[in-house]
Amino acid sequence: MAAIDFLLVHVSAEQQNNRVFTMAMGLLPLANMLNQTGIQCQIIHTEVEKRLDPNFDLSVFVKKHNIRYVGFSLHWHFQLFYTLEEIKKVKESSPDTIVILGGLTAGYFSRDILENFTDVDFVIRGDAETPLAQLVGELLADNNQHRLDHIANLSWKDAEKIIENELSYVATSDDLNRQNSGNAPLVAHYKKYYLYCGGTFYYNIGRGCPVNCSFCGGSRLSQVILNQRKGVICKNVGTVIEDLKRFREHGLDHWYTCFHPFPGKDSFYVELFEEISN
Ligand code: B12
Ligand code: SF4
Repeated sequence: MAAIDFLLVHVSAEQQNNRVFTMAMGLLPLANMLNQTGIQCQIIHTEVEKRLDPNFDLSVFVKKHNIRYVGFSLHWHFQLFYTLEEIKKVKESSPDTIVILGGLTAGYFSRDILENFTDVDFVIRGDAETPLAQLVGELLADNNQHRLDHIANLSWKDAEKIIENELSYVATSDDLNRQNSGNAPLVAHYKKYYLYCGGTFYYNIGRGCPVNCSFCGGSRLSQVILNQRKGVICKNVGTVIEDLKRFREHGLDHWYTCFHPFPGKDSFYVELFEEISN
C-alpha cells in the first residue's frame, strides 16, 4: 500500500432505529482535492473494514502505516460517541497523530468538543474545502511556525485557549464546479462499500436548501447558522455529467440524490436528465 499522508475516516453508528452507515457525500471530493495537490489521501469506512476483517482495528492501522494526520467525519450526531471512542484509541497508540474533525455535528459543537476532548486537535466548521487545504498545507510545511489564525472556519487550541476563527469560507457554485466527486476508488474497498449501500452512490448536485422544514438541521435557516450559507448553490449540468460519468467508469450507475433547489421550477433537472439520456 502506498504511504498515506492524510487519512479520512467515517465511523458508523447504530442507535435504536437510527443507523448511520453511508459516509458524508462531501468526503470523496475532499479526498480528491487533497490528492490533486500531491497529498496522498485515502478514506476508510471502519464498518466496511470490520465486515471484511472482524479484527480490524483503526488504531492499529494508523500506527502500522505511521499516519500522521487523521480527519474524522462527524456529520450525524449519532456518530458522536463512536467517533470519539475511535479517536481515543488512535491517540492512545499514536499520541503524535493529529486529529481533525469536520461535518455538521462537529462544526456546531466545536467548542464543547475542543474543551472536553483533548484528543481532538482541530475542528473545521461549515464548508471544509479551502480551510482543509490550508490547514494541511500549514501542517505539512517544513517548519514549526504554523500560522493558523488566517485559516477560515478553523477552531483550534492555543495553549489552553480555544480559538474560533471566523466562519468566512462558504463554498460557491464555482468551487463545486471545480470538484471531482466521482473518484470512488479513494474509498478503501469501494466496491464493497457501495455494495453495502445497496449498490447506490449518494451525490447531490449542490448544497443548501431553499425552505425551512421545522425538524430539519439542514434547512435554509440551519444552513445560515451552521455554514453561513445564505442561498442554494448548484453545479452546472456539464460538471454533474462529468461526475456521473466518473462514477460509472468505476462501475457505479445507480445514483441517489436528495436535493430540490428550486421549488416549483423543474428546468434544472429536466435539462440534466435530457443530457443524461443523450
Ligand atoms: C442528502 C442527505 C442525506 C442522504 C445522503 C447523505 C450522505 N451520504 O451524505 C441520505 C438520504 C442517505 C441521508 C440519510 C440520513 N440523514 Co441526511 N441529509 C441529507 C441532506 C438533505 C443534504 C446533505 C448535503 O447536501 N450535504 C452536502 C455535502 C456535499 O456535504 P457534506 O457531506 O456535509 O460534507 C461537507 C461537510 O460536512 C464537511 N465534512 C464532512 N465530513 C468531514 C470530515 C472532515 C475531516 C472535514 C474536515 C470536513 C468534513 O466537509 C464537506 C465539504 O464541505 C441534509 C439536509 C441538508 N439540506 O443539509 C440531511 C441531513 C444531513 N441528514 C440528517 C439525518 C438525521 C440523516 C439520517 C440519520 C436520517 C435517519 N434517521 O435515518 C440518515 C443517515 C444515513 C446514513 N449516514 O447512513 C440530518 C443530520 C442532523 C445531524 N446533525 O445529525 C440532516 C441535516 C437533515 C435533518 N433531518 O436535520 N441524508
Ligand atoms: S426540504 Fe429536506 S433539507 Fe430542506 S428543510 Fe426540508 S427536510 Fe430539510
